Amino acid sequence: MPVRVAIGMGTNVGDRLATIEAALWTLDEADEIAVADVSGVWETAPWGGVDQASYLNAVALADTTLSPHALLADLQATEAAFGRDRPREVRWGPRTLDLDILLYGDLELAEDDLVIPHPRLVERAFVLVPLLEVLPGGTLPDGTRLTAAMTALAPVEGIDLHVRLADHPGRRHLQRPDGPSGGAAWLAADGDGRGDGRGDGRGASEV
Ligand code: A4P
Ligand code: MG
Repeated sequence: MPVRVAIGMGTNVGDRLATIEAALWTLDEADEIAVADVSGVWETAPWGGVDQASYLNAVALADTTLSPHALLADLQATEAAFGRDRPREVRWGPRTLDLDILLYGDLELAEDDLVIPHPRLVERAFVLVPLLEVLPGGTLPDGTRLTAAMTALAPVEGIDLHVRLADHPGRRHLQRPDGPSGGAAWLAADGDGRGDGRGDGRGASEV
């Protein structure tokens, strides 16, 4: 069964919007990952104390049959494909593309190379604002409501809606086949995690 995951996306080097758009399509190309929904793309002031350009941030919801570590490997391969060069980076410094696993169903995991939910999720408005867009009633696995986490961060500054993507892979999965009965047949056949993205597969982090 696919698991509903939330993936944080960030970029502050190069053509940032083109990178976000292309990265979404690249993630979705994997057979094991289906992008189901995407937040708006937000212009955000840099967090973390490094003097650098502002970021574009977004959050994608996806359904995946990959294990958490296999998903992390896929995300890191995608980062590398977009020119990310980890050994040369400053921590919390500029990057062409950062892809973080924010949520993986209801899983809680704390290993050396992978912590889920993402450990700094609740400290970051650039994560919480787009995450709330795609999971408005969402909770963390420990029961914390995302809205409560957002309230704890208030007042929030330095984050502005940049654009809403008109065309993204989550929308492609929403398109119905042509023909009078195509839509109904397609909805009924929604067993592969590529349906409307709002059904039971939305994940246990949704209440
Ligand atoms: N890792 C552990 N848990 C996870 C997880 N849930 N998802 C490990 C992804 N990776 C996870 O990653 C370092 C290692 O974290 C990975 O190899 C993986 O094994 P990294 O991407 O180099 O991240 P980091 O520098 O350690 O820190 P972190 O907290 O992930 O920070 P970011 O988000 O990468 O920091 N300001 C704004 N406005 N917007 C941003 O997007 N991003 C950064 C970069 C700084 N400031 C920003 C933004
Ligand atoms: Mg990261």
